Amino acid sequence: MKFNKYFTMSEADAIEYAKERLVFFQDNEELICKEIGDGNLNYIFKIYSVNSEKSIIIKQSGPVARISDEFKLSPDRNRIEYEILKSQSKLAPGLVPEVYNYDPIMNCTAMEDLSDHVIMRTEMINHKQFKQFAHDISTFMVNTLLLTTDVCMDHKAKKDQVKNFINPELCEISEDLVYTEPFTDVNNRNQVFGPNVQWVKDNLYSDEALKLETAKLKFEFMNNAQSLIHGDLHTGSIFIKEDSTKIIDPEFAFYGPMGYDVGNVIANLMFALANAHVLDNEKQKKWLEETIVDVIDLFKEKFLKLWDEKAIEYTAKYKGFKEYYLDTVLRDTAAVAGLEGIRRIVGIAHVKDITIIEDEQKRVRAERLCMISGKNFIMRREELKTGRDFLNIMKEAKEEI
Ligand code: SR1
Ligand code: MG
Repeated sequence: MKFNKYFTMSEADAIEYAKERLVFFQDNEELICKEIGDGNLNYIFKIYSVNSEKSIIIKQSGPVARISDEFKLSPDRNRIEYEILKSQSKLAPGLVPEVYNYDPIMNCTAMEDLSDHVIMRTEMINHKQFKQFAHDISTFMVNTLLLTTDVCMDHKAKKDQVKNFINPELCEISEDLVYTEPFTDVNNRNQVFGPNVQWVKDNLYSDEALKLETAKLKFEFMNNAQSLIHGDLHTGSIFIKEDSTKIIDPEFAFYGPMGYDVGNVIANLMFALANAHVLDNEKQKKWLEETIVDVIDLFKEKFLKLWDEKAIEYTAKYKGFKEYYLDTVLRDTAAVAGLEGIRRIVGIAHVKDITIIEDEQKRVRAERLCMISGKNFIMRREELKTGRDFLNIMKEAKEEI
């Protein structure tokens, strides 16, 4: 009876839930639970057995965000996450956790415990390198993004998916926090690092040309139902180990521009690069620079190949169309790399790659590297065609800080 009406679970409740509602542990097993979530929105319970090697994750959505009660959010995001993970495991096998159960009353999903992996952002802060990352993330993005477009899907089936994954509240968060608030000093929830307050006023809030571009981009985000995007593909949404990458947390998913995902990956590699740059770790810098170039170039290569194999739309096969289409994706990628690059410095949701930098001057420089690159990514988005072009934006910014 206890789980027939929604409530936000404690660790003890989660153990009871696992015993009562999941077919996973044996009845006589002794279970331990730890709430391990450090994200902005949900509660993550890790439950493991004292008697066996077995463990499981239960992710529960509450009616408000963890980061602030001000964000009232439909727990339907848990359904979206469950359904997307199911779909992504078919499109990109091995690159997402296995999901076992979804409970629409308790708004929770039971899924594979990935404790042998580590959150990628943590590993970036520890200056760790992962040879397979560019390969895995480019495969994940090309498969999940291109295969859910009108290029590769029956158009009516795609429109059904657009309906099924309408996600207005989570989209509103991105519309506000990514596209609007970082560029205005009116009605924002920004949290700017003290020594950069004046720089932000002079270079972001007062830059009318930049603001105009962000308005255009916001309307593209709201109106381009291109493919089923992850919607929050930062390094905190990636579990990694040497030979495996798992993409988690697709609760922001909806039909939007695919450059949103690719741009998020690039921006979050940039945060790691800014960290390695000001903390002077040459080896880490080199790996990150190569990875940024590879993510873009492998994405392009795999995208064109998969297009040839899977495009079913008649007009998509016209000569020159796939190159035109890919160019628009790279343009959107650059723009979002810029928006994410700025909002994680100026907005309410910061990233640890930057906030853990203790030395004030070093943090100021890392933040400016991201913000200057961010502005150039947005303003010069039509020019960027290769991985090297993307990296050069960051290298140029380095000269200015
Ligand atoms: C209120 S949520 C703040 C941020 O956390 C999520 O991970 C998204 O990136 C969102 O913008
Ligand atoms: Mg998340």
